[in-house]
Amino acid sequence: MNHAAAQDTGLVARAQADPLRPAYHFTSPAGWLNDPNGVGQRDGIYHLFYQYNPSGPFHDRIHWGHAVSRDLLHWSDRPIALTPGDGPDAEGCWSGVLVDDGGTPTIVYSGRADGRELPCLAVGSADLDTWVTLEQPIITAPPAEYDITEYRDHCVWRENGHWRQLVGSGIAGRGGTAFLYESEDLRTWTELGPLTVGDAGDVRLDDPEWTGTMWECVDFFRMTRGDDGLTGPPDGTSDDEHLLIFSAWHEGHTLHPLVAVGSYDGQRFVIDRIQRLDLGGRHAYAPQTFRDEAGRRVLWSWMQEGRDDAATAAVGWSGAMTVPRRLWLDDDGVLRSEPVPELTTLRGEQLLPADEVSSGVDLAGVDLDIEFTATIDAGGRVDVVLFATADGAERTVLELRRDGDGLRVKLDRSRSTLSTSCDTSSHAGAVPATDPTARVRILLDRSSVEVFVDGIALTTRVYPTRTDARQISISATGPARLDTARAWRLDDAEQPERVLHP
Ligand code: DQQ
Repeated sequence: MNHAAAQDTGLVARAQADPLRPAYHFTSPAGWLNDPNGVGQRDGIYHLFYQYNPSGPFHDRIHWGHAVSRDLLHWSDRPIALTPGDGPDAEGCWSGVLVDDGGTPTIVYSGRADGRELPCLAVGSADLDTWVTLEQPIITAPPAEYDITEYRDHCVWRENGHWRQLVGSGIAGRGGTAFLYESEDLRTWTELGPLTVGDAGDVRLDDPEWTGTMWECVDFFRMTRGDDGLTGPPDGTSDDEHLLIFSAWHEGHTLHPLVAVGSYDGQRFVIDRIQRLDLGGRHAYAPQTFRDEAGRRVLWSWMQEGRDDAATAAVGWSGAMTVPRRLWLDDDGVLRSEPVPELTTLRGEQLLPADEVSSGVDLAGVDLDIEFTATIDAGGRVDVVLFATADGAERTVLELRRDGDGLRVKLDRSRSTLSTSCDTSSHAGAVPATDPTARVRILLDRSSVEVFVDGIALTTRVYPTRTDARQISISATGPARLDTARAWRLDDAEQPERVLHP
C-alpha cells in the first residue's frame, strides 16, 4: 500500500469508529463535507454531488464528491467529479448545480482562485463520472456597477427558450441579492440586474430571521399550493408563486436558510413573505432542491457540525446531509417539509404499537424514527427527552406548547453533552398549526436530530459523551395529551467499503 492510500485508510477507519457518526444519513467517506451540489435525477438514478475535502475534516481545497442512488437512501460513491486545477478553481470548486445541456451533463459552479469566486463550467460524460472543466470562467467579473459583498453559488434553468442563471451575492449597505443572467449556450452571459434585494438593516447575528449581508446557495423555483401541488423551474409568464431559497451569510458567519415567497415577472422577483426554512438554523445550511422524475420537490441541507475544530479533527470527519425531504406549500402558503416516504423502508424493529398512549412513552435508542400525535391546548405542554442518561446528566429536551393558533417549539441542548467542546445553544420557533392535533416526527441518528412538527423542520446536532445516553421519554402535562405514538429502529444505510478518492 502506498503512503497516500495508507493515509486514506486511516482517516476512513477513524471516521467509521466514531459512535456519533450518522449511519443512515449520507456522509462523505471521511474528511470534510459541506453543501449538497448538483442534486438531480437522470434515467431513474439520483445524483448527489457535494462539497468535499478528502484531505481532512476541515474546509480547504474543496472538491466535488459524487454518489448515486436508486432509492435516495442507499448510495454508491462515484469518482470525485471536480478537483481544484491550476486555473480559475485553483483554490477550490465551490457550490453549483447540474444541468442537462441538450443531453450533455453540465456543471455550473463557483471556481475559487486568488481569494474570490467566479462562475465556471464543466462538461460531463454520459454517466456523469468524468468531467472536463473550461479553462476560463464563464463570467469573468461580478457586475461592476454594484458595490458587492460576495459573489458565488448558482441556480440555472431553461426559461422561454433561453438559459437563465442566478448568482448569489450582496450589495454593500443594502442586503443580500441574486444577480440574474441570460445565455444561449451556458458560456456567454448577459447580466439582467438583481432579481431582488434584501434589507440587511443592522447586523443581527442572533435573529433567526435576519437576511444577512449576502445570500449563499440561491435556489429559485415555482410551486403551486396544496399537498399535491406542482413545481417546476421559474417561469415569468406563469402566475404561480415563486420561491427563492437562500442561506443568510454575514462576514464568514453561515447563519441560516430562509425562503422568500413571491411573484416573478421574468425579470424581477417581488417578495411577499420570508419564512425560516428550518428552525435549526446553521445546522441545516446551504439547502439545494430539485424536481425529481415523479414531480416532487426534494431538498437536502448540510447538517453542519456543532463540535469545535479540535474535536472534529480527532474524529476525522465533518458534515452530513439531512435526510432527503419533500417540500410542499400548504393552502395558506406556508412551506412545509417531511422526510421522503422511501425512508420508511429503513424501518426495522417496531418499538411501540400504534395504540392509544395518553399517559406517556419510554423508549431507548440512538437510531430511531418516532412518530406521535398530541392534542395540546393552551397552557398544556408535551416534553420529549432524547439521548438521556439515567441520572439526567446528559439529555436533550424538545418542548411543544400551544401558542395562539399555532405551536411554539423549543429544543434545549444546554445539557445535551458533558463535553465542553460542543455548541449547546437552544433552538426555538413557531409552527403555524394546521389543526388542534400536532403531528410530530423525530429522526435520531447518533449525533443527528431532525424534528418535523406539522411539517416544520428543526434540524440539530448533539454529542452525548456517555454510552448510556439512550433513554427517550415523551410526556404530556397540563391540558395536553398524547394520542398515538409509534417508533422504529432504522437500519444503517452506509456503504460497506469506502475510500477517500473513489
Ligand atoms: N459553501 C461553498 C460556497 C457556499 C458555501 C464553499 C455555503 O460556494 O457559498 O464550500 O456553505
